Amino acid sequence: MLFYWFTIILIMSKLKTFFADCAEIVEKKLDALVPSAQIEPKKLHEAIRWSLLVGGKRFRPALLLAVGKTFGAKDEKLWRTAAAIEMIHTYSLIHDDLPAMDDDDLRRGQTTCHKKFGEATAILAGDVLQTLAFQTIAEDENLSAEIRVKLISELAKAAGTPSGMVAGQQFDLEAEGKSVSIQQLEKIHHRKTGAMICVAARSGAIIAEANEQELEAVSNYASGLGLLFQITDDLLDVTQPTEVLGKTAGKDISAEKATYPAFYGLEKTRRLAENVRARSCQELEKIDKETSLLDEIAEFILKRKK
Ligand code: GRG
Repeated sequence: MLFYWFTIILIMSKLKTFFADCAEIVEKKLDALVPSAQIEPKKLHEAIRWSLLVGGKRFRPALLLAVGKTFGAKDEKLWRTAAAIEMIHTYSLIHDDLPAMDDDDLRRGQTTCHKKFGEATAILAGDVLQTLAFQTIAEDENLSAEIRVKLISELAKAAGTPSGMVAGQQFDLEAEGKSVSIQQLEKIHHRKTGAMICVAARSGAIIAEANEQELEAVSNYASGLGLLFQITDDLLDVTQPTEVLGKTAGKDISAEKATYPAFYGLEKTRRLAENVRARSCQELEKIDKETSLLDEIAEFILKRKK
């Protein structure tokens, strides 16, 4: 038993270092890719840098990197796409916090973009990040033209099509205050949260030129991971304070959102999360590579505290 816990602690601290290293490098790349706050219109660029460069777990870039490394891709081929995915993710957070959507004052431990810079500038900051993401991939000289086009197409699909993040947000808005089934809830999360997590993992595999079966196994693993991420997000919303989360805790209840704890209660939701983790990791057995890093990431999401 003691040995088990010792191994778990060792794995978690190794993984924490992996996430911290990824965050540091991706933040440097993002800093270099977005316009300086000295360039006009300064307010717009300040707003972008405010939301993009401070805080954030950088989970999606780390996942892309982990999958890419698993399939043998060199780091320099992975960084730009990892940064681009973080740009799309940050644009979605800026827009999600707007009064017309979740109307939040706190994000990544600081005042939200619209509260600090005004609504119009926040909308525009999100718009810039969205287009800059696609430019970032289109201009990646470490990748062939064919792979760049494939990545752009995948990212556009994950963000903007009926099966992507924006559609998920619309379904979520329409479900507020209504009673929804667990199937409807999954449909929302699969799009809103899952699509961007899935495209991060798939992009790593695409850059590494994984074959079709490998890509399918990565997609299934990442779909499960997306669901796990959402279930733990719901759990954290009711179990952790605002100071730890860096965003307003208890928001799901006050916004009358359907969540897993509201459906199942805390204990059953924790068991569900463990089952989703296990199912997700089973997919890794179909991959003839050393996949322990991906296993550990799923465990990390299951146990995360923010
Ligand atoms: C407005 C276009 C548009 C889309 C909104 C991302 C999103 C879609 C909404 C955010 C609301 C939310 C709480 C979603 C559930 C899970 C999620 C995506 C959490 C935020 O991601 P983290 O925890 O955030 O990775 P950090 O700040 O660490 O990057």
